[in-house]
Amino acid sequence: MKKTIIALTVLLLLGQNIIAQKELSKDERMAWWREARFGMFIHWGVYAVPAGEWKGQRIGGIGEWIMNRGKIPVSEYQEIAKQFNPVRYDPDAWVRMAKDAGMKYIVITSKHHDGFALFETKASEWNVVDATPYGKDLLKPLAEACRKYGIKLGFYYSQAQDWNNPGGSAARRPAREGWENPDSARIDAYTKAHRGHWDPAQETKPFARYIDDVAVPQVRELLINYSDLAVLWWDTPTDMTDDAATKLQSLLSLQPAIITNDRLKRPNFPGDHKTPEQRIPNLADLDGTDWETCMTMNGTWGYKYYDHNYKTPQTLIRNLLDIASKGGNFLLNVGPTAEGEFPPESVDILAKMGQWMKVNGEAVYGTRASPWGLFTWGRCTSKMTPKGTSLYFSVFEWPADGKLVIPGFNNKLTSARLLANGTKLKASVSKAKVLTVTLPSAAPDPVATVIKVDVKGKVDGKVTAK
Ligand code: JFZ
Repeated sequence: MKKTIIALTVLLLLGQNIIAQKELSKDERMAWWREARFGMFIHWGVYAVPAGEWKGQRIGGIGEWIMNRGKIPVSEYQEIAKQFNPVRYDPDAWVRMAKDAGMKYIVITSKHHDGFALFETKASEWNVVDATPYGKDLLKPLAEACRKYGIKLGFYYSQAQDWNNPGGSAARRPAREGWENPDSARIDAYTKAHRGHWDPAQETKPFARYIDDVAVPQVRELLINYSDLAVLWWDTPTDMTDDAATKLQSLLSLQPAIITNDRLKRPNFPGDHKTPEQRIPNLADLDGTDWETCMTMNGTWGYKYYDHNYKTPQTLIRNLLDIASKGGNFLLNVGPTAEGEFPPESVDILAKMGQWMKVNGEAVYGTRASPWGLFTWGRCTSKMTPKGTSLYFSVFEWPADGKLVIPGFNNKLTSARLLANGTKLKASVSKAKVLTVTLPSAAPDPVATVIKVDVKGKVDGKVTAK
């Protein structure tokens, strides 16, 4: 009796919640996301234990693919979980580092292609609670920390590829992509004949059963057990079917405000935004659809102990400005260690990006794309204001003559200032509609100095590369 009352109460609350949210339009659902512009991607899982090396052999490619690229048998890979014990995991510190970097949302891998779930689940024993000495759900405390710091939380979920739960699909990778395996020819013949799988244990069930027994129940658990989930980030629709995609998509009604990407199943399940990977689109590639570039700080998503090929904070700050100037979002990745810590290089990059964003975040949050497209010396973002429009010119290459020149300037100039400290700058618009701003002799910030120019009215500059 008591159980029925609880079940009825949960259903009632869910019912009220669904009724309350159902009316949201796409623009209403996307508003916070478009305002946010900058988020943290987190690739974490048992693959952080081998960290790019298997039996003394370095395995090529991105770390979270080590099982596939190393053609590691299921039984051997699952032994890794017995060494996964992230005692230094401090979700509060993770969220604070994201927030202090200027990020507004976090998307973490609740389950990647290796099928290992970072959350408590009844649908498979291949999860952090049942298969590791750590024995606790890793996502619950992260959700609490996000709520505490006002950071939106999203889950990445590998809906199709699953290399440990029988029936999951497996994208085929030639053995040599992992290492010069002397047995490559036999393995490649096997994976060719077995839709990418390399271990019979992976194919003891059909894909449709994996979807019904694991993917659908787990996505339902995530949508029910984590209220206010902001994003569901599907990935690699290998062997996805319309039937499977329809079943997964229908679960989203449990959280009508949720935002999803374009990787559930192409082309007929486009979701809410595109996901260019490791690249920033050119203006010509853009068709007005929301988009989010996801990018690694080094050469891997999942942690590899020997990958120190990190991009510089300057490169990543300028990437963020390039992306915002084209109207997109930036999802920048961190791959924590098996102990539960961010690599020191990532901590440093986040801190340096945060220092810049603390001073110049106004040039990113809630901005629209540049009315003028790109500039050789930098990027531009814009924002409508009650009085007109604010334009943020982020200067990467300081003009030798100390003059910032913007042709095709059709609006009445109100003011030009250094965003960092509000210092007024001399500026004028010629009859030829060319704005010239006189700059200090040296760049106040060599990474990117933002010149804020306020004008009357809307700016309808012509989108041309300059
Ligand atoms: C996928 C994953 O396989 C990878 O492990 C990581 O999670 C990344 C974010 O996404 O990798 C892809 C997916 C799609 C493309 C390339 C790599 N693609 O469409 O070019």
